[in-house]
Amino acid sequence: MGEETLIADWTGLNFLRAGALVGARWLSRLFRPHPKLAPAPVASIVTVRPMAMAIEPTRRGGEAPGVAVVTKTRPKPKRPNMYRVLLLNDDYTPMEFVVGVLQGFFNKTLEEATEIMLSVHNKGVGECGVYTFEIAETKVTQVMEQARKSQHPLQCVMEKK
Ligand code: TYC
Repeated sequence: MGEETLIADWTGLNFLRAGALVGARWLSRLFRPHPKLAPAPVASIVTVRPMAMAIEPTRRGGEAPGVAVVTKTRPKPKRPNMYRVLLLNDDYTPMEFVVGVLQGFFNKTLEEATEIMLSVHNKGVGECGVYTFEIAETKVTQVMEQARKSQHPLQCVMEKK
């Protein structure tokens, strides 16, 4: 998972390339100037790559002599958890208010907002949108605050997908 495996031929050109890379790293380590005496070098001979990516020659079980396996490991980006923001029906909040909420906080057109509002009205619950945690939380807070200020009992909640 998240690993790439390359076969390097240590008897051929890749040996030279890998040797040069390792050599350059060692040289730069050995001759690194004292941090208090010299400013950081503007350029370095060492290849720059993302910190989490390491290239390390590893001798494993089944390789032929002179052949090593080079594994590059990089962090696999994970998808964020997603949350549904839902509106609940009640008997008192005016339909126009709910349509306004859907247009104002969930970027719905009048037609989309009316359809969602009627679906909530008929089925009891309806989805306004799907967001990452912080955005969903913010939407719920904004809707509840708007309803509270207008003294409507409208309820807005979020649930993990
Ligand atoms: N049921 C409300 C009414 O008849 C309208 C309504 C729709 C209320 C959706 C809340 O989330 C809601 N006035």
